[in-house]
Formats: sequence, structure tokens, C-alpha cells
Amino acid sequence: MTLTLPALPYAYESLGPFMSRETLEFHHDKHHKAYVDKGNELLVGLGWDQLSLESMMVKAFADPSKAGLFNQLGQHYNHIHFWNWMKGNGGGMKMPQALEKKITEDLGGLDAFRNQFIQAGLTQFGSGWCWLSINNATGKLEISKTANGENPLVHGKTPILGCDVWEHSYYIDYRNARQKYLEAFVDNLINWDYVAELFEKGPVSIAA
Ligand code: MN3
Repeated sequence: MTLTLPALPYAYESLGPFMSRETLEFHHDKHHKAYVDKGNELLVGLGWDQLSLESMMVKAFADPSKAGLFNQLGQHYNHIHFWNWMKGNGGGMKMPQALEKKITEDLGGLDAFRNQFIQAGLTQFGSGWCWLSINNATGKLEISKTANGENPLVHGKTPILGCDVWEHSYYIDYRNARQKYLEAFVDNLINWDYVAELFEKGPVSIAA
């Protein structure tokens, strides 16, 4: 399939003061668009027109000669969800009950989730992402981190929440203070309704 840049699901100023219009203009209009444009260039001639984004991603991940394409596809997938994982007046620990129960069971409580998620983002060396995913094999929720454009989907997990810790995601608003950005993401930006929607759908397995 051809990649297309989705519109942001909210106005550019709606995540303020935790994520500015300027950050969203650069991050969505320039960085995400660049992944779409470069990805489309690299897809020309592969004959992958009938494949879903997820299938193309898994297929590219399995082929070391397609590492460049993989990072564009992975970043496209990650950002499509990232915009939806945030909303104005979001964050905090008010979430649908079934999700709260599962996080408490598998991760040891909401505070433990908050600490582990922030720590994963903080300790991702260089560019990457931190995640809350369903492990498809065990059914349990897990915290993890990945480098560059990688994501849990290519490791047999179903991501239900992720935070972009590339510097382009926070440098305008937080300079080098990645921890402050991660805290603001968890406390003020997470769209728990979207997280719960992915949780309710359950594990997604993608064949290459
Ligand atoms: Mn990004």
C-alpha cells in the first residue's frame, strides 16, 4: 500500500502547555511526513501494493537488506498511533476499569506502571520508543523499549501505548530534559480511551 500522512486528530494548540504547536508542526508536518515520503520512494517496484502497513513492516524487518525501508515503515506506524495516544487534558491514572485491573495484576500497580514506563523511556540510549504491550504468547502486559523505528509488533507483542523519545519529540519544549517530557506525557497527555480500545481488541499477530 501507499503510505499517506494522516491529519492530526486534534488542533495544533490542543496539547499545550505540555506539547506546543511548534513541536507538533515540526514533528507531524515535517518528521512524520518525511517517513511517509521516504517510505513511498523505497516501496517503488517492490510489488507490495496489496500488503497492509503492518505486514510490510514485518516483512521488511525480516530482511536485513530492507533495514532502511523498515525504519520508515516502523516510524509511520509508530507515529500514526502516537498522535492518537495523546489528547488535551489527558494523562493521569484515570482509565477504564478492565485496563486498570490488568495493569495492576501484571505490572504491580499504577504507580509501578508509571515508574517502569518512564524508566524505559529514560534509559533508551539514543533515539527510540518506550512501550506498554500485550505479550501475544503469555497474554500479559509488558513494558519495553526499542531503538529507532522498531516497535513491539515485530517482536510478537501488541503495543497499546508508546511514547516517542527521539529528541525531535521534546527538544523544543523541554530541551534535554527527557524525564520531564516523559512525566508530562504520562501525567497530562495519555489518551487512555485509545489505549483501552487497543487493549480490548487484544493481541494482533502479523505474518510476514
Ligand atoms: Mn517522532
